[in-house]
Amino acid sequence: MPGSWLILVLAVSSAAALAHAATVEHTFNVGTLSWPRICQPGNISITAVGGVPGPVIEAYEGDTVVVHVINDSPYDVTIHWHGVFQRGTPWADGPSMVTQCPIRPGSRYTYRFSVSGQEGSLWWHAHSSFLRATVHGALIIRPSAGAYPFPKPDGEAVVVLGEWWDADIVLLERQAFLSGTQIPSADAYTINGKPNQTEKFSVRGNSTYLLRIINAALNTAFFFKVAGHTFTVVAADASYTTPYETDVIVIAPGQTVDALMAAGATPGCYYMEISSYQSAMPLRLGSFNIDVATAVVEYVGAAPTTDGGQQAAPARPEMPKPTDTATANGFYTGLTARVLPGRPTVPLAVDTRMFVTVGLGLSSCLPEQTSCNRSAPEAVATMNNESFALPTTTSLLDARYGKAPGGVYTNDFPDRPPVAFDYTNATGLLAGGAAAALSSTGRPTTKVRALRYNATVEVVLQNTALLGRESHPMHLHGFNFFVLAQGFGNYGGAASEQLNLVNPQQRNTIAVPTGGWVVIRFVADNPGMWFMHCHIDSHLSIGLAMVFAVEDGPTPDTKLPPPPPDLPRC
Ligand SMILES: *[C@@H]1O[C@H](CO)[C@@H](O)[C@H](O)[C@H]1NC(C)=O
Ligand SMILES: *[C@@H]1O[C@H](CO)[C@@H](O)[C@H](O)[C@H]1NC(C)=O
Ligand SMILES: *[C@@H]1O[C@H](CO)[C@@H](O)[C@H](O)[C@H]1NC(C)=O
Ligand SMILES: *[C@@H]1O[C@H](CO)[C@@H](O)[C@H](O)[C@H]1NC(C)=O
Ligand SMILES: *[C@@H]1O[C@H](CO)[C@@H](O)[C@H](O)[C@H]1NC(C)=O
Ligand SMILES: *[C@@H]1O[C@H](CO)[C@@H](O)[C@H](O)[C@H]1NC(C)=O
Ligand SMILES: *[C@@H]1O[C@H](CO)[C@@H](O)[C@H](O)[C@H]1NC(C)=O
Ligand SMILES: [Cu+2]
Repeated sequence: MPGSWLILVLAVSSAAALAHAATVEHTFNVGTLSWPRICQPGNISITAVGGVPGPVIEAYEGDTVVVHVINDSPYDVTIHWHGVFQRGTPWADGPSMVTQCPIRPGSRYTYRFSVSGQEGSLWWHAHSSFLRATVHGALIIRPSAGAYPFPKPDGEAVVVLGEWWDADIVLLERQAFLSGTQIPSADAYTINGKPNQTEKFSVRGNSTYLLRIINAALNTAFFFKVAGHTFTVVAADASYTTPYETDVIVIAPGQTVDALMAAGATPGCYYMEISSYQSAMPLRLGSFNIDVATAVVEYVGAAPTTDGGQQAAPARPEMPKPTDTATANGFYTGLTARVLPGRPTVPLAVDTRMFVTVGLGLSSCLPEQTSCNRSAPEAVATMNNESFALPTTTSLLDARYGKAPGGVYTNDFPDRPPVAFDYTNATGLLAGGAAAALSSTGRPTTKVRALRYNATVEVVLQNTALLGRESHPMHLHGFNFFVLAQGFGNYGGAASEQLNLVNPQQRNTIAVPTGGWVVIRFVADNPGMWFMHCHIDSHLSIGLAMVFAVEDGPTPDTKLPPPPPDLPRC
C-alpha cells in the first residue's frame, strides 16, 4: 500500500524577486509526497518539489538564479533549466550524465546561472529517468526594462499542461526497459497538475490576460482552446513572435507559448480544454489516451447562467481530431519572429551543414533486458542510424574538460545518414529494403559532433517512415535556433525550398513535422556539451539524441570554465 511509504514534509522557501533584484534564490526539496490519485480514490507516493507543478521561479532579465536542490527522494535527480542558454555556466545545464553526475539520494547541489538575453516563459524539470512527469515548474523571465513589446496585460496565469500516471513513473520506466516495451499511455492529462474539470481561472470582463502555456507532458503534444475566446500569440520558447491570431494553440512536449487572451465574452463560465495531437502514422489505436482535460475560466461577478432553471454547464470548445496534422502544421508554421533592435538576426554564411534523419526503427533486445521477447523486434530510435546511450561512469562534460573522452564518447557523430533513401515513403522503404538496412542491430553508442567555436551550423532534421512516421519535438540545449523552413516529404535542398532569412521564429524545441523536415540554424558560440534530443521521453530513452561538443573560443571568457567545486561526482 503506497500510504505506508515515507512521507516527508516539504518546505519550499523562496525569496520573491523584487524588480531588478540581482539574485533570485530558491530551495527545492525533492521528496516523496502523498498525492491524490486521479482515476481511483486514495493517494499515491510521487517524487516532486512541494507539489505538481512545483514552485514558479520568477526573475528579471539579467538576474542570477540560485537554486539549492536537496534530494530527499529515493532516486537520483538532476534539474534542467529548459531554454536557459547557460552561457559561461555549462555545468549548470542539468541533463544527467551529459553535464553532470546525478544528485544522489540524501545529497544536495546548488545550481547558479544567470538569465540574460532572453525574456518570456521557460520552465525547469528533472532531467534524469522519467521524473520530469512530476518534477517540473515554470521559470518566468520578465523584461528588465519592465516593458513587453505588446500592450501590457491586466493579469497573467501560468498554465502547465501535463500527463499523469496513477503509478510510480520510475518503476514504469524500469519495467518498460526490461520488457523492451513502451510505458503505458497516461491515465489522465492535467492542467496545472489538476485533472479534468478541477482547475479554475478567474478573469474580469474587458481585461486581457497573458497565458504562459508550458507543455510538461512526457510524451504528448496538445491542442489547447478556450470556448468563446481567441488568442494572440506573442512569444514561443521565450522568443517574441509577430502577434499571431488563432483560436487554437498547438504545443509539443518541451515547448512554451505566451498568448494574450481577451476576456471579452459574455460574462459567464467557459471551459479551457486540452486534447492530444497524435502525429504517429499508422495511428496506433489504444496507444494513447483519448480523454481531454478541462479547466474552468470564470468571469468574476458573473450571474450564474441558467438553462431552464438549471445552472447551465460552461460552454466547451470544439477540439480538433487527434490526427489533425493540418491544424498542427498551420499553427507551427504560422509563427514568425518579432524582429526587435539589438536581438540576434539570422547568420547568412553557413560553416557546417548537417542532414540528420530522426525516427524510429527496429532492433533486438539487449542482454540486460531480461523480460524482453527475444523472438520479436523492438522499437529503437535513431539519428543518422545512430542510437544514443548516455555514459555511465563519467559525464560527457567531465570527460571533455579532463580531455579524456576515451571510453566515454567518440567524436564521430555522422553528418549524413549512411545511405540516402526515400525517407518518408513507407511503401518504398519496405519494397526497397531500406528499413532492414537501417535497422539498428548493435548496441547504442555515445557519439558527439564537435563544432568549432562561433561556427554557423545548419541542420536539416528529416523525419523517416522506417517504423511509421511521427512528429518528434527536437530540443537543443544551450541555444535558440532559427527555424528557416519546414515541410512534408523529403527535403529538397536550399535551392528548391524557400528559407525565411528575414523573420524566422526562434525556438529551443521544434516539432519536426510527421513525415517531413525542418531546417534550423544557430551560431555555436557557447562552449560546452549540449544535448539535442527528442522531448518525448519514451523516444529519448530508446536513443533519439546526440550531443554537440562546442569547442573553446580564443578568449578566456570563451573557454570552458572549471566545474563548480560541489558538482556531484559519479
Ligand atoms: C493525500 O494527498 C493530499 C495532497 O497532498 C493530502 O492533503 C492528504 O493528506 C493526503 N491523504 C492521505 C491519506 O495521505
Ligand atoms: C465591457 O465594456 C463594455 C463597453 O464599454 C460594457 O458595455 C460592458 O459592460 C463591459 N463589461 C464588463 C464585464 O465590464
Ligand atoms: C471532462 O470534462 C468535460 C467537461 O465537463 C466532460 O464533458 C467530459 O466528459 C470529461 N471527460 C472525462 C474523461 O471525464
Ligand atoms: C514474442 O514474439 C513472437 C513473434 O512476434 C510472438 O509470436 C510471441 O507470441 C511473443 N511472445 C510473447 C510472450 O509475447
Ligand atoms: C513509394 O514507393 C513505392 C514503391 O517503390 C512507389 O510505387 C510509389 O510511387 C512511391 N510513392 C511516392 C509518393 O513516391
Ligand atoms: C545502421 O546501424 C547498424 C548498427 O546499429 C548497422 O548494423 C547497420 O549496418 C547500419 N546501417 C547502415 C546502412 O550503415
Ligand atoms: C564570430 O563570427 C562572427 C560572424 O562570422 C564574427 O563577426 C565574429 O568576429 C566572430 N567572433 C569570434 C570571437 O570569433
Ligand atoms: Cu520523438
